[in-house]
Amino acid sequence: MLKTEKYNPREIEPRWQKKWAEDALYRSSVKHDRPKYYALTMLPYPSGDLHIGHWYAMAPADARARFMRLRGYNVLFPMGFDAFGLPAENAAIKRGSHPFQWTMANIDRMRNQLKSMGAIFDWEREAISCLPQYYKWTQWFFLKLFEHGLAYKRYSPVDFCPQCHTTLAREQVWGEDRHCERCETPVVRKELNQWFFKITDYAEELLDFSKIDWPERVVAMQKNWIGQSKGAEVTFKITPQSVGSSESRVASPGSPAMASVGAQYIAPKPKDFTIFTTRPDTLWGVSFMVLAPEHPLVAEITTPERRGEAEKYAAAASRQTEIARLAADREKTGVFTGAYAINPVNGVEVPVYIADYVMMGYGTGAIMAVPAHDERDYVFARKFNLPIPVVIAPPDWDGGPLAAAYDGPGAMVNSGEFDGTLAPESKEKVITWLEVRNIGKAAVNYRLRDWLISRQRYWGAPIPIVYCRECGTVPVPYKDLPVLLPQDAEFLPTGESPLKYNDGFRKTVCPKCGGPAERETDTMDTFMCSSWYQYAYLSPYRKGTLPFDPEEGKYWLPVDLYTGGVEHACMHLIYTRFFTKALRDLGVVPFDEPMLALRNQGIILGEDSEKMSKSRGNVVAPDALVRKYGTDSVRAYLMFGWRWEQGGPWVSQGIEGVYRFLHRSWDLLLSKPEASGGSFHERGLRRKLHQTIRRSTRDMEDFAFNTYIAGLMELTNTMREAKPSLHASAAWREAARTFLILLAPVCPHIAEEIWDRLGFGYSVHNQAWPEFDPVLAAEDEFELVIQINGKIREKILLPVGAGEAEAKAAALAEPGIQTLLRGQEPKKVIYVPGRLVNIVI
Ligand code: ANZ
Ligand code: ZN
Repeated sequence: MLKTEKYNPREIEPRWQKKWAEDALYRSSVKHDRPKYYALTMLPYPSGDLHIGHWYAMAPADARARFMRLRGYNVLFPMGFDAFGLPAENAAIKRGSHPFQWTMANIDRMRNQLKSMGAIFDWEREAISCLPQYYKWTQWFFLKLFEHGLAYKRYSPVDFCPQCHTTLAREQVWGEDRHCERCETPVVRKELNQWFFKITDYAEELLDFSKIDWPERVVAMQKNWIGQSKGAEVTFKITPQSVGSSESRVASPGSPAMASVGAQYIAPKPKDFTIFTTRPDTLWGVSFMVLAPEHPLVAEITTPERRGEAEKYAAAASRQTEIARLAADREKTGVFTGAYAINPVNGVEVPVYIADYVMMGYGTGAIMAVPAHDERDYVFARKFNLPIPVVIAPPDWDGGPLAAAYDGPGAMVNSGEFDGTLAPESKEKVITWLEVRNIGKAAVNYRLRDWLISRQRYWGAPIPIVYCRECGTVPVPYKDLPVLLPQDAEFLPTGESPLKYNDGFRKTVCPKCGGPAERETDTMDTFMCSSWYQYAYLSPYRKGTLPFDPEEGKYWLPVDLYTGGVEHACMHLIYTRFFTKALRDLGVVPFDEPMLALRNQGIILGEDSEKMSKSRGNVVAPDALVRKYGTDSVRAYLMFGWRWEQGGPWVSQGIEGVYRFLHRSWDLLLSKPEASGGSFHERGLRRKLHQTIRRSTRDMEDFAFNTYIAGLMELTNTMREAKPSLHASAAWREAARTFLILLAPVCPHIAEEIWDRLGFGYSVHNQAWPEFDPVLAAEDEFELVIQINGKIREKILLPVGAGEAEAKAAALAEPGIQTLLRGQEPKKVIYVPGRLVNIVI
């Protein structure tokens, strides 16, 4: 047997990587004569080494981008580093180095690791978010949003991690105990004057997903995050006399024994307050009202004898976390204010309580309580012995008291002219009714809060704002950007912004009046850097007046396909949508959405099916795999091992299997046949080839990478059978050529090497994707299943044109079937065209 040399990825891969780089084979530039395709994969945080999760996200994404390239698109597939953020600072503190050094050293290492992947990343477009040329534009975005009223500063309670010494965004706080996402220390509340972006201005538009093809799961997560509630706002009046004469007049069933009447107390003017409800159809069932303990009205309406208790209660509530306060199963507590409110729909007077299950930050901070139809209100009413009037009849309701809150549909009862109307469909009608009477109006509420971007840490982009005693808050002029982060700041975590103590940074002059002024010393949330990086790649570190070259932008934008982890569903992926919508409103981009399609990969677990972690010792190191098997095998296994969007446990034999497949493919295409002759027809080889083209194209389109590779394996099996008969034929050469083009996106190096050795001409990566020919792909035989009494006994091949009589006869004539029938005459023979014959005996 004549064999050429063996497949040796260690020799092949670096050689081709070098050549491709020298030839700038993957350089992406504007080409107006070709359709563009902007494929973006989430950029890594430079944490140290490229791990298998990065590979799993990026290598298949590269194959997908290469597929589009082969299909004739001008593809942009850039790479960069999301380089600001806490880990760099923490690592630098631990090592006594500087975050810049730590970060840049990691980037150098990771860039080399990324290069070993053999991807089509265009390194000319690399963007690193911690470099001044980059964060100059992050600051530009801040100024633009500020200029357009989308950035503002206010005091706000923030979640503060006492361990990391920084404020955290809502998304960075997890669990019942509300712990820091990084160090798991429970957070505490702090009041700080901080910068926010008005993302809530875009809440409604962010709920519109009609212009993007994103996974349902991400859409659902974003919808839930934005949390739209439709309902009504209704205005209630506090009864004037109830405040002044206190509780002596109206005895609510639950009001505790009263103290002395506040004779010296002077009644305030009648007060209005507005509540938000999602169930205006239950308005007739209100039996008490609840204000958040922090509600400003509380101080005004609480009767003197209840004031002490109310204040004590409010103080205790403010120490509680929102999640704890809202928990349905929590013991309900509250304090009666001594005041009463008038239900505007029926004039009924109801007591006003404060209770910690009503949050100041949501809706209006006040609710109408409908205990018969809201669970929390029900529990509260039972505890305080308040009435529970039913206004929506549950099915088979006997007219008696309810054993639990009923929140299902039913006919409205005890609701005046609405009696008999079906709720909750009646909501719209009730709202109109309220609007006509000027009592209330339709209202929409969102759970989404404005985006807090101030961070009291060093390693971030400085906020480009100056405070002047004369001029107040002054934005840094665009021409003075970037506001450089000083190298020499002491960044040990103290809970305060390190830049506060860097006089060289803090002290400045006012850009307006030239007088002495101070810089803002907080830095920006790193989610800002990653909210616009897809634009940075267009013209990295640009010098003009816009963050990217408009010509590049016009051609490449928006991103056609974004790939990455589903863990970014709610922060990054909402923020970047917000940025793009704001940019649109500033006239910088003409579209509404940054990324037209999104696909998420799953997670690779350790061989023990557990999450990979150093402590478990189940970490798979890609560098070692690349050394042992070569990049192509790692890439192919990452695509073959699992459904990409699912992922699963690592299997060592799995990569061995893929490695053997590449060895066999090498031998199949490059070695002389062991034998010649045989009877494999060209037609059969061509059929398999075109079926594979059809299937591969569909699989790539659908991100079904695992079946894509299975298809290639099947094709090589057929080629192996065909080789002795056909190795010198045109059909064989077509098969070899096509197989290599199909292999190229997955295993770019071996495909290029074999392509070269077969003399097809450099480069396989510049070929056109093969066209599938339906005539060639058509089967001329089909598989007929033969059953006896419904049980599968045999499968045979019949010509595609075979009819019923032919199929039945062929089935009965099968030797295996004859044996089983042992001469019995079948009672019935049923034929399902093109599929099966069932013989009933
Ligand atoms: C009366 C009512 C009757 C309600 C009923 C519900 C059912 P979502 O869907 O979350 O928007 N609510 C309003 N503001 C609140 C606040 N600041 N803190 C706590 N709860 C608040 O829920 C809106 C409902 O939650 C509102 O509708 C209100 O209770 C309560 F059968 O009003 B409902
Ligand atoms: Zn000034």
